[in-house]
Amino acid sequence: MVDVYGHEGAAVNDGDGTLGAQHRGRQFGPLGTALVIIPTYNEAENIKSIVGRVRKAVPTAHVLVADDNSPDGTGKLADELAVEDDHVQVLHRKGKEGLGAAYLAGFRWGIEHDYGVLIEMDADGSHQPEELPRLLTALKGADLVLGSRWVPGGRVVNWPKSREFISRGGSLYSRLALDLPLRDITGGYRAFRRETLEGLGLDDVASQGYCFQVDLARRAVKAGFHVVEVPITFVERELGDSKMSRDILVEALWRVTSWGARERVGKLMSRTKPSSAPRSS
Ligand SMILES: Nc1nc2c(ncn2[C@@H]2O[C@H](COP(=O)(O)OP(=O)(O)OP(=O)(O)O)[C@@H](O)[C@H]2O)c(=O)[nH]1
Ligand SMILES: [Mg+2]
Repeated sequence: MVDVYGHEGAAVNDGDGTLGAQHRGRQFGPLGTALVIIPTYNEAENIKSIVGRVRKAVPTAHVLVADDNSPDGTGKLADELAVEDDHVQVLHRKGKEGLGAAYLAGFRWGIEHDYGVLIEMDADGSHQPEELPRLLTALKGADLVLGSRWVPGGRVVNWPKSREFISRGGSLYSRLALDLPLRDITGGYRAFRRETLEGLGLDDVASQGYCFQVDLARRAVKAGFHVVEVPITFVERELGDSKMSRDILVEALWRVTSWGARERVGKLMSRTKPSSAPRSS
């Protein structure tokens, strides 16, 4: 495990959050109940399996499926799961509005319903529910935990080299453009304390797709939250279709570039501004 301050070898923190608790002398409160938010668009082939795996991996966790009126009936299948299991809820949304909007709606729902931990997880099995206990353990000593493919111990399974190149390149570009000490900035397997989400100013988040993930990580680091990366094994989807598109990549590229440019200009301006402090004669 590597934290954003470059403390490599933080992998010792796999039990009780000790390292994080010592971080700058901060004390972290208890976690409270976890809500796993699973955004879905046409995931009929995956939804039952992923919800079942989450419930088995962390029986105390609740699940919220945030479905954008999937034409393939994913929402109806999720409703069937909710009838059978009081730890499963479904948020039915009007139509396809993108991953970011679905997560924002899920976060709001979770905060309103008093969950202590909000988790992002894809429906397609890429984020393995069996790794969730490790993310939650690390969260005991952190404000935000990122499941990371690009820290030691992290890996991807069944990805073509082209996808790996795009993903590694996207994280590297974001890291350099935004000056973020993180390795996997576009990943979407994450655990937030509710107080962290409340401190990110979610009301003005407009980004989608990968960019949404970069935006949240950037806000968390800038706000001074303690962000930790935990290695994960990311498994490429076997069933259903990818919703990744060229538009999502283009959006990420221009938004990250413009955030980076704005930050640099801001820093430059504050350096060149004449000091308002009275001069001693
Ligand atoms: N509610 C909602 N969910 C979405 C939307 N777009 C994608 N998702 C879900 O977001 C998760 C990630 O989407 P994926 O298509 O797997 O994207 P990806 O992981 O970048 O692409 P692959 O590696 O090809 O799977 C999945 O659970 C999707 O069903 C959307 O517009 N609305
Ligand atoms: Mg996927």
